[in-house]
Amino acid sequence: MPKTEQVEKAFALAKEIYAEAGVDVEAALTELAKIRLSIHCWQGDDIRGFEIREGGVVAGNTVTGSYPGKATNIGEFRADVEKVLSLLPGHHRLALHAIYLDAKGKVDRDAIAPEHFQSWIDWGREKDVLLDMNQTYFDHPKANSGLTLTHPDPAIRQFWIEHGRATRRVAAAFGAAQKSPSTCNLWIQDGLKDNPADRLAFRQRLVESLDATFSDKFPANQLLDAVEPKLFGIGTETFVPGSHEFYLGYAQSRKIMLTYDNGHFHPTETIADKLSSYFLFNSQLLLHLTRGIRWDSDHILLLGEDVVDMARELVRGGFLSRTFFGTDFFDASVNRLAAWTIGVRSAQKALLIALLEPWQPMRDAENILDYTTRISLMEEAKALPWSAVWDHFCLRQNVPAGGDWLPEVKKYEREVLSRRGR
Ligand code: RNT
Ligand code: ZN
Repeated sequence: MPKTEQVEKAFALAKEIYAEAGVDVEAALTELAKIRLSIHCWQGDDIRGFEIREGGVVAGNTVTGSYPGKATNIGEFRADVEKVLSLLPGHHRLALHAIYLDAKGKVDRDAIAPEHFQSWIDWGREKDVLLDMNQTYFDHPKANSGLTLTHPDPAIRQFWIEHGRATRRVAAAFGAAQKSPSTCNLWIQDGLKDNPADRLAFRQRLVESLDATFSDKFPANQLLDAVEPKLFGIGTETFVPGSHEFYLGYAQSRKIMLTYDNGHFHPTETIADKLSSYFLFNSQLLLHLTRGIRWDSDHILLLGEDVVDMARELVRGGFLSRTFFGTDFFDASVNRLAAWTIGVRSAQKALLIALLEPWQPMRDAENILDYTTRISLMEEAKALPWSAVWDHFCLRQNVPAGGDWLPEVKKYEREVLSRRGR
């Protein structure tokens, strides 16, 4: 039987099964098609970017692997992103970092401006990709101490404040050009390996630096700021000033977004549990979907209960329209386009599973304290034929179903990546 026919047959049956469970498959697919995921640019080149950089810089993120064929100029990079987009159902966003600028000469971080991102704006318009932004507070001589916005030296802090402001101007320019807000996510690597003597001072400096960074006001239809907390990092095992409590308080009091990166918490802590609390007191949220292995290792996102649980909470709570879904992982040990494709498609699958969940009977059981029925329904729901719906969705969106994207990536590797000679 031809593949398309197989997919359509399975879909027809799946639709029937879901209808019997009280689920409207078409409504779920309409919702899924609306979700633009913000694909993180940095999987494409191991967070290198296009900045002209001098030596002697301490790397701020750990990327392991040396898979050949990495993009080293903006043309190659965009070609790779376009290839990945052709393998993903739906329309998406691209999250850039400040170091992905397209400038003629050396431009320091405090001097970046919308003109250095004009070619990205043009590209986004041409490809129907909405752009998001991130400040880059790492991989720079002024960040070699591991401290930026919390550095005791006011001159260092000021440099990074200016970088934050400059990046926000770029993001606002994205928003104005694309007639849809750009998110601008702020994450700093700041922290200490060992016990601080004055925790409070670090956090006071961070508040001041952030307030200065966010002092320029932009309309909400251009720019949406977000701050990303972290429990710990390599070299910052003991203390991170920008902890969850810090940024939750900051975001809430300044009415900006928080970014939940599911790799940034204690391994037994679940983001799924936090979402309903967050949305009771805050209006919008940015997500960084990743997979941590023992630590914030940024492994390629795979379809797992943790991510599905997050999606379930967002669907059940009606929070989808208030959430920006971003991915955040980097693996240089496999084909980088495959890494991107697997991760983003997994996020979409998690959302689909959640959208297809027969939730009402679970809630009804809970309301009469029949937890036996609730747990049984939840477990059985996992086996519903969502994959038949996924394959159909892919074909409807003119992208490969199932694993058919892999031969395309392999072909691209043979014809394009292997000729890059790296
Ligand atoms: C780091 C944060 C942050 C980065 C990117 C590159 O722990 O997750 O989001 O991954 O800014
Ligand atoms: Zn992140």
